[in-house]
Amino acid sequence: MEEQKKGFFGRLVEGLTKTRNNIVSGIDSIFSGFSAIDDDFYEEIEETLIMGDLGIQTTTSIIEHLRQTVKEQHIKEPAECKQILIDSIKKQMDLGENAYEFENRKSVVLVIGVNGVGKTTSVGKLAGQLKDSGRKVLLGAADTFRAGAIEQLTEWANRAGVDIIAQQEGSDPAAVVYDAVSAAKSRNADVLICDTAGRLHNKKNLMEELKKINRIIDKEYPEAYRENLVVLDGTTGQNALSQARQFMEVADVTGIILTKLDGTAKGGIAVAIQSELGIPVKYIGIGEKIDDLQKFDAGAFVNALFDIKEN
Ligand SMILES: Nc1nc2c(ncn2[C@@H]2O[C@H](COP(=O)(O)OP(=O)(O)OP(=O)(O)O)[C@@H](O)[C@H]2O)c(=O)[nH]1
Ligand SMILES: [Mg+2]
Repeated sequence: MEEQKKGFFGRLVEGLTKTRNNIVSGIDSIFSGFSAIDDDFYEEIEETLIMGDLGIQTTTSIIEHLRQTVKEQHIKEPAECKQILIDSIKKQMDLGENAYEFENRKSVVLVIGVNGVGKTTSVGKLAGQLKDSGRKVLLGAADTFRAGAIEQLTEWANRAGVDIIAQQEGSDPAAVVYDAVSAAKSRNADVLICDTAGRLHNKKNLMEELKKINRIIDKEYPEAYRENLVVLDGTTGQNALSQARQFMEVADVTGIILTKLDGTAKGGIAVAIQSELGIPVKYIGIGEKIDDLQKFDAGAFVNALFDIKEN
């Protein structure tokens, strides 16, 4: 009950405590510690943003924007830069709406990512949310490689109250997806969410497997709305960016699920992902429980980072 009352924003603020302490206390001390806007001031902000894992490219463009605005508006007080900085970060993340179209269509959501990032957990959480909003959800257990993966997804299916299509461990993942697609059609499911392996015998295998799965869905269910979500572990910082790039080579990635933001001071990576890859972060994971998946609202995220109250 307490949990519910706190609402989306409260829980987001709570989940981002570590990142906020890292970035914002840093930024605030810069604003109070400097009496003039000079090169040192910009350098300190730059350093804080990079420490918060916004990435060099994103940070550079934020600082450039800040310098320009300061010049144009003849700003003299460091404190006045805070709002400009916040607006500029929000702008970096603004990639438009339309992100959740798949929720209202007959769709197939393919969830991919390296091992341990939180794919299966995110599939379970997403299934629970869609089910609660009245959608008929089906899960496909296409991680047939890791021991226990099918059982783990089955538990999530039970928790979320949705059906699952699975074969036994070691079977062909593409065949599982084929079955799952047939079942989605014959049972008239709204959303089919497929979990996949994070690791096969080698990386090339994994990427080839994903391509094959993609082809099967395209061929067997061309009318389905496609959503390919890459799951990235927020605690891995800049590494997450290179992982995403690898998956972008084999799939038409339509969004990111950024997990474990509850356990990291590196939540700034959400900004870097969106601005550097041009792919929207659609969901964030802020815990291990079924309700710990949030739709990602860039504006609310930046406000939560800077602890600005929303009403
Ligand atoms: N704190 C926290 N833990 C998470 C989050 N998402 C997932 N986890 C945990 O991360 C661990 C790995 O999650 P999985 O869902 O099994 O990850 P996976 O990508 O499916 O892993 P493989 O199937 O082995 O590739 C589990 O212990 C999860 O409970 C999150 O948002 N926050
Ligand atoms: Mg898994």
